[in-house]
Amino acid sequence: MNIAQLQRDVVAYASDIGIDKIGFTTAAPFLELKNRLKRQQELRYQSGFEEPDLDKRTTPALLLDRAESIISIAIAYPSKMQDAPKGKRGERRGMFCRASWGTDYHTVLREKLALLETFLLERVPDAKMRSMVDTGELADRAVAERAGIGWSAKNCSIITPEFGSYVYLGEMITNVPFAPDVPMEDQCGDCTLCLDACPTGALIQGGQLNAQRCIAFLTQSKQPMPDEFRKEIGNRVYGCDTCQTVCPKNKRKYNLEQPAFTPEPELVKPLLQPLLKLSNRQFKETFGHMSGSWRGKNPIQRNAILALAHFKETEAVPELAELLNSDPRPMIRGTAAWALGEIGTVAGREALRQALAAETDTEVKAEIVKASGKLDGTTEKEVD
Ligand code: B12
Ligand code: SF4
Ligand code: SF4
Repeated sequence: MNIAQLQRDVVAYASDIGIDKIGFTTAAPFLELKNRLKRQQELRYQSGFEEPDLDKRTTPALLLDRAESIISIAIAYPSKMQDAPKGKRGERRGMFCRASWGTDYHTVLREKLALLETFLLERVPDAKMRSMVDTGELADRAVAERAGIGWSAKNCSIITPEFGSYVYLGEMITNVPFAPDVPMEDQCGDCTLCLDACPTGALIQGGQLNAQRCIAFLTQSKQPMPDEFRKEIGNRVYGCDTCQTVCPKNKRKYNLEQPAFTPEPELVKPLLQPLLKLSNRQFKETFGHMSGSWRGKNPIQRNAILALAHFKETEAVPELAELLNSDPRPMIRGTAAWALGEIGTVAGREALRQALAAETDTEVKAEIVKASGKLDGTTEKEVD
């Protein structure tokens, strides 16, 4: 078998099937990463979504017998939406991050990797392969960095010169000994725009994130939103793009080529009030094909309430009062109480007063008391 020719054929085939960038690295352990991950664990900076076994995360040979090399792939996703609807009073809208636009990227990248596996198997019948995207053990960024896909930037993303940081990553470990590519030089230089722009100070220093402070994580958490972050969420209902949109390396990187990721404007910028009423089934039917739906409707609905408070949307007060009085989920009642306190109408104050008498959950009660305290002594004139 001529490996160099096979490698060229793999590269050409990858391009034919819509893989935007491909790189190769060895299956050697990721030693520096292991120390890094250990440190992040000790500092409690991880999100909890990461694979906890650090040996598996950093030793490809533990994931595939006789692993020799790793193929890293990147597929670009759009940063710009055509015909984005504009929100207005009475019709406020939330925002799904770009990584949730179009079809779930896990599906798209897994399909491409499966095609690559078939291609390889046809040429090397005893090839062994194991592919993964996001949910696998390996750190996709560390693989991509070592395979020369892009550099590991201060906003933590892998940035490619061609598509900016708007690329999804995936990889295939194999026993075929492909020749490794050369990692790319860091191109952030003295720039610190992402660190300065992060709304919650989650970027501790270039390349180091405290995920517990990151809005991308907070919007996915199933817990009540900690007080200190509630006003920073803005209208983000899933994920956060701020440290990417401010990045000069992303300028004019629109990446409109992949049809699977073309956003449906009404879904990625959804009206907030209708979101609050969705049943589980309706949520799944409407948003189930998007990657942003993986945590279910509860976090999204909580975030929609925070967004209505962000807009001080008085039109939403009756609906928030209804949630406060009758929603079975304490997180939703507690968030609605907070939002009513922020929006601050007389009707909201009355709803809080009534809810306090009926509420049995201690934490929700505390939210109601706090929100009522904010509105004490307000009159129609002051609050409307
Ligand atoms: C957990 C997770 C999260 C968590 C934590 C993110 C984080 N930065 O750690 C949360 C929920 C916050 C998150 C958010 C996002 N995520 Co995420 N996430 C993951 C996941 C599952 C694991 C990441 C992980 O292991 N983090 C631990 C840290 C320590 O490692 P890392 O950043 O992955 O790797 C780098 C560092 O370790 C660094 N490093 C290593 N050693 C050292 C030493 C020093 C001194 C320094 C400075 C750095 C350094 O180099 C590595 C390579 O760049 C990966 C998929 C996967 N299996 O890898 C996707 C992944 C990283 N996410 C992705 C995306 C798109 C996002 C968001 C942009 C989504 C959004 N718009 O909301 C944000 C970006 C937030 C950010 N600034 O990082 C993509 C990244 C694509 C890219 N171009 O980089 C991935 C690869 C998914 C995919 N397959 O495409 N994510
Ligand atoms: S995704 Fe948002 S919150 Fe997280 S580091 Fe980037 S700017 Fe900060
Ligand atoms: S904003 Fe500046 S520092 Fe941050 S990732 Fe982009 S180039 Fe690097």
